[in-house]
Amino acid sequence: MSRPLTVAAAQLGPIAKDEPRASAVARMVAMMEKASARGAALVVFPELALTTFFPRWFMADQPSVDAWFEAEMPSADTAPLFDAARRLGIAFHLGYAEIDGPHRYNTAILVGPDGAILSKYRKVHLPGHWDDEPWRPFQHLEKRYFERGNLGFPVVDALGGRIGMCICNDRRWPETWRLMGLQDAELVCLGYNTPQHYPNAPGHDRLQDFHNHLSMQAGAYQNGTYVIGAAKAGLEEGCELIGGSAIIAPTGEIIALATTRGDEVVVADIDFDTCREIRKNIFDFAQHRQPDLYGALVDPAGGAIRKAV
Ligand code: CDT
Repeated sequence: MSRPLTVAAAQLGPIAKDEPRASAVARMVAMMEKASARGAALVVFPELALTTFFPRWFMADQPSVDAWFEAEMPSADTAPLFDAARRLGIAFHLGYAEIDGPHRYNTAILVGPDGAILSKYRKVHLPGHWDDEPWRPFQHLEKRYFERGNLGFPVVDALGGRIGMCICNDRRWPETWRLMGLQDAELVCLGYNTPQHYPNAPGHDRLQDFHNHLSMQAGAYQNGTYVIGAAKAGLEEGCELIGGSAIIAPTGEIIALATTRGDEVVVADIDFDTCREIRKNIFDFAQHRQPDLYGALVDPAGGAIRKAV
């Protein structure tokens, strides 16, 4: 049996602080057209894809912060993405800042080829800091501007497979992947904004691309799932963001890779049934996992085992 699908990662180059949403959306629609012409049935866009990565600035007043958020989806600005989905018969994954009453989330949605929202995810692992830290060359204020996501790690039946989502920093945490693996995820879509420079540990700057692929390839292999990772890349408002958007097979192999730090579409043919090769043989969870010994993973006290040794 086979369950083939052609998929795309749509990497975005920099979005300027004063670039209107309509301009970013027009760039994305052009990439949907390109992906569709290359046979793709799904296109994955980055985290916070509609604007520049605004958490790099400290803003004291709430109206200035809220200007970066979407109160409705679709809106007048984002409707062309949904129209393109219907016109081209192509699904898409989109990251954006979501405001829901008093709550603000770093969110991603999966939209079907009919323009219907099939699934929503709100980022759980929010990196960075709460307060202005002027010593940094740029801020990373996700902890200040977003609440922790409250939707878990949903995996849904869509496009012939089981599809989950996570966002940027989530990809570095094995728990993210395993929670979706336990739901038989066959494809995980994710977007990221990852600066080349990490002010807390600048010695790691040279490793940013390696750690990006390491995390996604390990997540893919250890859970027998495809991964599509889409970057916002390039020099954005003085901050260099890594690229490396990739489509990864359940074997952990990269099967398509972006080679620029600009707007770039990469496409690959996948087959959801390939996931079984890994999940039936190497990582047969039912047969080999030992969850009764994994309690410390969900012990809120954390570190308890280390202390006892
Ligand atoms: N957007 C995002 O989550 N970026 C982080 C940057 C490093 S933490 C300051 C990441 O994990 O890639």
